[in-house]
Amino acid sequence: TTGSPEGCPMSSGGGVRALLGRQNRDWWPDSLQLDILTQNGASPDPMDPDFDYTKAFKALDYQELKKDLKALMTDSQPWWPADYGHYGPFFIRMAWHAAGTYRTGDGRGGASSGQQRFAPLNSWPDNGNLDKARRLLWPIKKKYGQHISWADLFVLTGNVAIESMGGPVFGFGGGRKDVYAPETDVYWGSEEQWVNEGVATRINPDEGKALENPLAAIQMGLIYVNPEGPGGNPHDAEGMARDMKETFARMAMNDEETVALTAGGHAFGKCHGAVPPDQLSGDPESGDLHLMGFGWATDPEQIGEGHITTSGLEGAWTPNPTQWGGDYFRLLFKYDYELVESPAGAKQWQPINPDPEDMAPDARDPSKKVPTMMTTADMALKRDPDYRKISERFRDDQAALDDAFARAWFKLTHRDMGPKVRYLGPDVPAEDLIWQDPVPAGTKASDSDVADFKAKILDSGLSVSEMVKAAWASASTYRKSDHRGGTNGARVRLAPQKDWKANDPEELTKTLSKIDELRGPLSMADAIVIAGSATVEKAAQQAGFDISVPITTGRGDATDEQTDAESFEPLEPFADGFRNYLQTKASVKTEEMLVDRANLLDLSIPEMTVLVGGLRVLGANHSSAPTEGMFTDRPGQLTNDFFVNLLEMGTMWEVVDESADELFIGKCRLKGEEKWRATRTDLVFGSNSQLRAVAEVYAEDGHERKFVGDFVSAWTKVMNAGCFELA
Ligand code: HEB
Repeated sequence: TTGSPEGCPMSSGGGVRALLGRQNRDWWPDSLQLDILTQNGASPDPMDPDFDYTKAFKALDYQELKKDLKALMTDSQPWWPADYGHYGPFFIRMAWHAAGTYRTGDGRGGASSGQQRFAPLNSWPDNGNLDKARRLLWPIKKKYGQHISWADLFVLTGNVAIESMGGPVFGFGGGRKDVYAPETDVYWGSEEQWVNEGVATRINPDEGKALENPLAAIQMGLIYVNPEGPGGNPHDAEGMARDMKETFARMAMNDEETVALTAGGHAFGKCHGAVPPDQLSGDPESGDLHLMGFGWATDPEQIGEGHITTSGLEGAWTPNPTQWGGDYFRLLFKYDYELVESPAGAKQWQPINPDPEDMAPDARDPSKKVPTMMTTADMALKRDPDYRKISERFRDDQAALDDAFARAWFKLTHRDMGPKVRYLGPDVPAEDLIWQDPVPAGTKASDSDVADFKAKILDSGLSVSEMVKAAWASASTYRKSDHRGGTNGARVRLAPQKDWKANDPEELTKTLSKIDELRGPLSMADAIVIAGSATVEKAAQQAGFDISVPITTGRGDATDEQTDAESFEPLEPFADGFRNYLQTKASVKTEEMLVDRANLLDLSIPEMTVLVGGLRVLGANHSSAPTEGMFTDRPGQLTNDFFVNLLEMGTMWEVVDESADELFIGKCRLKGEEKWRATRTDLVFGSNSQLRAVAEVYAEDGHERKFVGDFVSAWTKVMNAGCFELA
């Protein structure tokens, strides 16, 4: 097998895989299946349908909550005593693991919906014992109720923990609304074993294996890398740094941020590996009922004495594990380290002949001194030449480390929240950060300016297809996973988007310059949407439906300086079934990629269906599929012809190239002559029983107007996606 093609979000090392890989039901076949109760659309969410988390958060006594959290840090509970009398480090790890599942490839994962409460994350080996951290927080969650979500609480608790140990914090933005069921749309991998069961490591150059996109962890069940080295090998220093660079890059972190985060994080706390792992019970999801959702259980007496195993490694990094400072780098560079084994059998590094003052306190008995340690991942910060340069600078310049850590932590914990307008609370930093994809505020356009532009653009000579395609190119980058992309900012006219193959760059440039020429006082971002929407309106009228397409204005235009072009690369569509675009065949079926994109656009099954049918007859196809799926003899009119002709029994379909299995010809069943051409994302609406049922609705006599109305609603939803200011 070979590595994943550049930019392909769906490619594994060859072979076909299911879109979602291994899911909860595969891991825990015996767990209670609640989804039968959500069939027919019943929501698992117990909150009132009109519950508004933003409003609830604004009524939160934020300072009081922070005070309570600070007090909690040192309020040690007998059932899970605080190491060194301080829960801070434990809570930092909880927050980091909540945020650290984020990956740039599809924007999924991350801290934004409180997923650590549910499988699979609640039971990932790497999240060991974080079930206890969340339970320690329950009295506070209970007290503040609807005013603070679990998702916000995880991150805020991490922040308060850092602050309470003297560490630097850059800010906090609330606004993460909880969900009440496991996310089922995240691909975590297809392996059938966890890291602790010996699953293979995902990067293996000898076997030509690269990390499959969009994954960002090196083995199933890890947040990032294996702390003991690639595949558990502590001697592979080069591979360790390679794995760290790759996985941290997948979560939008560069080398400096990676070093700052790791060293800053490990200024605090300790590893837990005092007990051989075979003495622990199973994970929370498979735990016995009476354990009440706790996993990895041991004897309470052992816990009291600090005989705990989490990662299996054992020991603190510094002599002051509950105090921010520069000891991590001081020790890392002061000593040579030798490879040792923890009581639980994990491989780790220990300073050779440490001075007594460089020993760590025992977690339960401060009068007892124990050796400090480093993981193989920590050792990479001095063994890898790139990391080492950065580490030495931070060792010599504490203020630089403070700033880098605070900023990287803020980015880590807020990266998936999207534009800054979504942040709530008094601690939102004033400074704009490039990774927030800043867009200058727009202004509402007057009705006459909009009407003026509509008239001009419809008379400009641009075709229906050109204008619909430009608007779709602008809007369809939106992903609800991390709220990036969308029409706001008009980044479709900037690098890299303007050059994406999916956007038919030459045609797009032409369309955009015409729009620019005629837009008058409108922002480019608004004008692109208006051009598309005006065209849809006209296309509906030409089909005999007098319907107006709602237009909301107020979008701003971002500049190149406000755009981290490189960070937009993962947003490039590798496939876009709405445009019948496919770069190359992937390891996931093309129709699965359509569903994936529809999910990121936050579309329902009927919305996806009606959009595909409408876009086809409007001629929104990519140039590489000029007529595929255009089942109409009146292109440019907004009709339900796609559905009518797709379901028509007079047509018989044939595969053009069996091995590719991507292109099809529809022939007249009686005479045999070619009528239509189609792709997988066309025919799936006839072949899949559920999609066919929806397609039938749109093809039915009497539903012509419903089709147009539903198309306009779904279109408008996509045009406004990500425009959080436009309420
Ligand atoms: Fe960490 C802990 C690894 C990054 C923060 N860590 C830890 C441990 C390990 C690790 C193994 C132990 C656990 C137990 O308990 O046993 N990390 C690691 C790695 C990495 C990391 C491999 C990559 C390189 N961290 C990190 C970051 C952060 C952190 C980024 C933040 C920022 N950690 C942490 C803390 C801790 C840890 C705070 C402690 C906890 C306690 O104490 O509990």
